[in-house]
Amino acid sequence: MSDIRVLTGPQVAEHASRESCWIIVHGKVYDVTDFLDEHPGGSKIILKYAGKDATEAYEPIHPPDAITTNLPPQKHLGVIDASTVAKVVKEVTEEEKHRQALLDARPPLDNIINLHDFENVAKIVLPEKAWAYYSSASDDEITIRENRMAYQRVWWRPRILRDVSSVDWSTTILGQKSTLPVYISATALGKLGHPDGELCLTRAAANHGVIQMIATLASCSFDDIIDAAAPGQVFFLQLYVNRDREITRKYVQHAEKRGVKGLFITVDAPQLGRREKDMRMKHVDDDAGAEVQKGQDGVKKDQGVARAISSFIDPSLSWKDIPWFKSITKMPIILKGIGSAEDAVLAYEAGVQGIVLSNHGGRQLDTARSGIEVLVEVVTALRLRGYFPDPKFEIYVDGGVRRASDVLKAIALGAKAVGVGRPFLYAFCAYGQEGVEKAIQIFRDEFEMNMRLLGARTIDEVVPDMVDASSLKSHFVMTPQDNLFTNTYQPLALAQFRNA
Ligand code: 173
Repeated sequence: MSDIRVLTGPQVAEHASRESCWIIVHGKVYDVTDFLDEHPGGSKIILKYAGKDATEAYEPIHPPDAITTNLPPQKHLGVIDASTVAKVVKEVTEEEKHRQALLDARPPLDNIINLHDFENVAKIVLPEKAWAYYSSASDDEITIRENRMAYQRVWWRPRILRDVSSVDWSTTILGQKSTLPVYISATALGKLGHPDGELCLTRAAANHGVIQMIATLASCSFDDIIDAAAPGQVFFLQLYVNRDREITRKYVQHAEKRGVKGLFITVDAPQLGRREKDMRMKHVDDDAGAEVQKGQDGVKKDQGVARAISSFIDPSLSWKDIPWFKSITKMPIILKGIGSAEDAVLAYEAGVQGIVLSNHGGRQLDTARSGIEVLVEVVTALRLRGYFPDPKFEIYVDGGVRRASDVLKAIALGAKAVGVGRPFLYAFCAYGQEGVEKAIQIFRDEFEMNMRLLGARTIDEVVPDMVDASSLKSHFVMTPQDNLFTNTYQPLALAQFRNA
């Protein structure tokens, strides 16, 4: 089009105040003056980039189209003539240099032998803010610990002498083939930890026949992820329901058109939990824009990155909305974040195709029980009503899964598959796509060994009689300590970070 306005760096730089604030994002110029007070992350962070290129700060925490959908077209001022923008020589902080050195010296991928190792490396190589956001859980972080501990209260009752020369752990999830009874669960803001963000998951999943659930708040846009897919690659979509249902309707229908095979509606986050590690990071830089801003931003600055960008989520979402979702899509609908038998029964009766027993990785209601514990009461309640087993209603569990044996315990107790979030996230933060591929390989090795030792040749042979879950409900550990993990897990020694 001939009428596109081309602006220069100095022209944009003239609008560097609260009264007139222009910014450059992805080569385009926007007038955000009227939007300053509406910005969910507060105005201060925008004012820091007033009159300048904000792309680098914008990118990891916004979907690429956030600015274009939130600003009316008349505020899209034109494109920037890149040659006229003074190149900002980015100051590399000492912290960043140190982090880069650690990243370069991280242990070779061959040294990684289990999923805990990824977490250990990620903790060291991630920027502080990313680690705080990803690792944090709500309040006292009791639920996130319990998610691990609960698996340790389920014991095996293995069977022997069953000719386990060949074992097969592949399955189907919502009728879609999966090489593992595990799907990659949604985690947000992948670019905080790796420049390619969630695409690392997409590429690895493509190579190994694993299903990826795309997060509403992924750093990569939905279309960038789908465009990177291999032919026939299967995706699910995690959905945060917008207060503006039109936005949600369009998003869901677009996803369906692009071939997404399941809609996982998050139902455990009408408000985001207080993740204190994340909150303490004060994502909005304290010194930035301090003079223009004094007193104007008090409420928002210490809420942490997730809370800052979650205000669009509709807390009024209710059971009454389910028929509407069914009316706008033919995708199977799954409710993600069920924590009681009562709600599992309601979900079944509402006619959805599945539920995820989840406490959101311990990030929402603290002291909510683990998915694996909830699974036992859910299966009992559904069975009592003749709702279980039902091939048209699948139950998934997530939270705390670090081993194939955890997955197999959930399957024995009635789950169809298990969601794994943070471990894959940490794998790509530390090692990119290859890290995710390694994590999948680790699962494969563990499935092979565990299924042989259990006497199960296929997933169908992993049955309730193989587990003793009688201790699951006994929350006898008074202090929230994961003893097995803390005392017997041997972390990668720091010395293995060469020259660090
Ligand atoms: O757990 C989360 O951090 C999460 O679900 C979320 C919600 C809103 C914005 C970013 C992340």
